[in-house]
Amino acid sequence: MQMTFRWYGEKLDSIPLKHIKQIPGVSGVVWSLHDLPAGDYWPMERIEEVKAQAAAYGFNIDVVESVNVHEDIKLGNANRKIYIENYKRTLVNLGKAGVKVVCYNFMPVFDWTRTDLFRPLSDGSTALFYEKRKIESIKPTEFLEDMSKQGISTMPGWEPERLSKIKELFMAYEGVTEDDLWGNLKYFLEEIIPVAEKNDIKMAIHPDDPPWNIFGLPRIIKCKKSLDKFLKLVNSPSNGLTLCSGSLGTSANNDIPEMVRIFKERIYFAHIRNIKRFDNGDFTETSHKSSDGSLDIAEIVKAYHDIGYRYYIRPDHGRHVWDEKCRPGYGLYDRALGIMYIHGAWDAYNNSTLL
Ligand code: CS2
Ligand code: MN
Repeated sequence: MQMTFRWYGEKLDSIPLKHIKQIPGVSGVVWSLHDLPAGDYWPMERIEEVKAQAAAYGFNIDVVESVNVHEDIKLGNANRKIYIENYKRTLVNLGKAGVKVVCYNFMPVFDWTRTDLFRPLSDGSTALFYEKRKIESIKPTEFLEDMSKQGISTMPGWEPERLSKIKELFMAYEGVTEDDLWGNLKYFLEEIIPVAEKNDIKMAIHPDDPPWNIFGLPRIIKCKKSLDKFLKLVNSPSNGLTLCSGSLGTSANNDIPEMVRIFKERIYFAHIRNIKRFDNGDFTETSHKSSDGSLDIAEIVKAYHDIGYRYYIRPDHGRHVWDEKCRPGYGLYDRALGIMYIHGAWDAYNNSTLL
């Protein structure tokens, strides 16, 4: 496996590359051009600029997270042609720059969804939290107001331009079913996967977070059955997965080590984080340590180790610890601790005399 760390870029991330450099065993930064709206074409100069910044610290830029998919593509609108064309041209440029994996998601309107960005845990740290009853009882517009009070505008997938059009977007999705979304995803894949193949890129879809429908919007990438269906839509090695333990794991029916073993050939990016599920349907994010959450992270790492996983891993979200001021979920300290937990487990499995 190759360990990576998500970095929002010089302007948008408070964590400098020189600090990331001091986390043991990290070979690359996971990056994006976060200032460009979904659907825009990524010019070569902008890509080369990030590549040079990363290279100055010896990091590769093999993994992009995300090239976001424009809503017109998810909706299947006539304009999708323009945005798909931009997507293809962007993939060609990324291929030229040596990018190997492109993560993206196909969630309508919202990316990941939580109700609290800084909910205290019993140890005095804070973490992202999801309250089921609140999501079920609040209107999407109220929810957004609440989020912006908590500082959501700085989050990936929550770009202000997109969210300002929220009412229109909800109207556009009225009557759009899960089957429609599957159809639009298939159309998108049939267009872009051949381009990915030619440019030696693995596309890696991120599962829906949480993996169930919210605010009446359909969500389709949420369990073993749907991952299997997804991979068969376009049966190519370039059509693969980002297996996110913390997204899929909020549903107790999803067995992550089992998924790692089943989908081993097509997982190109592993997001590892722990969550704790409560009986009422709420969940909180926790440290990576297995005993802190509902997921056995050591067992998940073992599954990757057993399959001889050679692709990319990153710690997904972390808690906010030691009074760090950071983007929700994306501080330096707890993600660095997560990396060391994963390395520790991996090295122990490498050397069975330690077990
Ligand atoms: C990420 C997602 O922060 C996160 O939870 O894993 O936002 C992820 O970047 C996107 O869904 C990928 O397109
Ligand atoms: Mn993830």
